[in-house]
Amino acid sequence: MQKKWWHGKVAYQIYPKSFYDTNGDGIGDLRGIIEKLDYLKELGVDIVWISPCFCSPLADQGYDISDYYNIDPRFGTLADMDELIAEAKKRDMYIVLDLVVNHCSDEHEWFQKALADPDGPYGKYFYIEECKDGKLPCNWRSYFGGPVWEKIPGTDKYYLHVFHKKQPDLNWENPEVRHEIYKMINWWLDRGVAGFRIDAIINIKKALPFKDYPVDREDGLSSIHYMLEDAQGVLDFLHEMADNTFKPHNAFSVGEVFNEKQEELPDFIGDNGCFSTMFDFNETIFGGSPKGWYDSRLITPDDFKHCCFESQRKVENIGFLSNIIENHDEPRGVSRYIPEGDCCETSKKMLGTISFMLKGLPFLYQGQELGMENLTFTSIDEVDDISTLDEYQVALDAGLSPEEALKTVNRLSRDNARTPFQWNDSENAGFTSGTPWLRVNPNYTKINAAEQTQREDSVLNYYKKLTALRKNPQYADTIVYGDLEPVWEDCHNLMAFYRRGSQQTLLVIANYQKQPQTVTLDAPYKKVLLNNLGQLAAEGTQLHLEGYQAVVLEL
Ligand code: TEU
Ligand code: CA
Repeated sequence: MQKKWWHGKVAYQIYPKSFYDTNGDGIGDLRGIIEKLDYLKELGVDIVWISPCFCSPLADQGYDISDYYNIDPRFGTLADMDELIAEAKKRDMYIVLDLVVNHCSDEHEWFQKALADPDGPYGKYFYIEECKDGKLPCNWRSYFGGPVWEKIPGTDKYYLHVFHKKQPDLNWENPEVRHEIYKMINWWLDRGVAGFRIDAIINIKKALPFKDYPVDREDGLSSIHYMLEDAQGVLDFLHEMADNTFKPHNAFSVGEVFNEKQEELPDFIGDNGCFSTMFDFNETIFGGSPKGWYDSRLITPDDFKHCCFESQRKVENIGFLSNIIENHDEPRGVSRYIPEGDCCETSKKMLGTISFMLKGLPFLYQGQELGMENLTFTSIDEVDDISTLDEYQVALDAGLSPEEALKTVNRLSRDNARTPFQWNDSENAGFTSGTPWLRVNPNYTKINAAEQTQREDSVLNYYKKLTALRKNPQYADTIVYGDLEPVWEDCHNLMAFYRRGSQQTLLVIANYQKQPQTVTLDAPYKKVLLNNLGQLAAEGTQLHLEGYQAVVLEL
């Protein structure tokens, strides 16, 4: 495997709207990120992925861009971004932006020109179709509910949007669109950005001509995933994009990829792949139910274990994964993967140990380092997220009561991860001096960065030990490049794996339950490198692990 500049680094995702507000408008901003760079440096962060902060009406919280070449005034200015890039560089840190090019905002000038003249050149930047025999061109369901077609006022034409109607899909079949996108990417790379996280990119290739797929719900529509199974050739676009942008700049790129086919993985993340790495959204965890969130089941410790190992096996000897337990689209990892009632600092550190010791690039999502948890919304009126609001309606349509529907969407709502960062125990958790755009989790008085910074055994200080271990010259090569080999896989609620390097072998063991477990090693271990609890009880090769105890051993 070719060595790359980002191997061995630690990455961190910032959701700018909820990170740190410096001007009291209740919205996080770029100056807030600049002010917190030293906090991130001390945590051991190298690469910082910032969710979109470009001009946007914020219909999908910035994933609907109306000007790719400018910063939305609510987040700051281009000068702020230039300063952020420069300040990061001074600290040997790298800024990665979010590349949202499956669609733009309906307020982007390209789409405004298309609306004015659907048959003109800008109409071809999008998918604009007419009904046939009074039927929409196809029966696909948007990710946010309802048909993917929206009528253009004053015409009998419709435009395609696989996400929200304020996010018209860009027509990647049009080479002019592709070259506009590559020009924009190079503009940012020339400005000093180190790379991109690539948003929803699997959607850019549609199965054409438009046709219906099997109806899978009462709404008479069909999940977009059937079409994606059918679409061929997305990699042609992705290789063209990488060859014209990322590769000439030696830029970092991490794809938000799902529905990929196993045989395509070398083309995605192999030595000559289009991306440096990718997140893997394992079907068991992220697939949910075709009926909707209300019908999706709880994840068990063994689910988590099998999904991690399945993802690792998928990319073995091909390339690197980027490993997460949460992001801005998912509930908080500790609230999702730790059994109800067992969410405590020990179990939070256990989860972090597993994620950080897997093979691949570890991504922290803002607040994960504190063990931030889901926020229980008491009313649907508190919810901002368009995806959650849609799933709430799906649950009601399926016959759930408003209370049951709210309970089920609470568990999976994207807003769980979008509540303001909890800096300290002052009002609004020190996030803003104004009114926060989304409610602060009331547990901020107990879970906040200030308190954990000065407490040696905090989750925050444990993550600092994790990042330090990954960069320790004695172990870095094994942790970054060592083969991952699951062990005791059939042991219930126990997750363990070797990391076999050329010079040494490490063993990661997590007792993923409240009850103690004992494991038997082939030989006594040499050294305990990490331990999320006080002592490790051992008699020769017998290790006695307390509830949620996780250890990293040198064998
Ligand atoms: O997500 C793509 C995606 O598949 C998820 O949006 C998923 O369908 C959704 O979260 C279900 O709740 C990316 C971004 O991460 C997400 O925030 C955007 O909403 C979406 O693309 C559109 O840009
Ligand atoms: Ca602000």
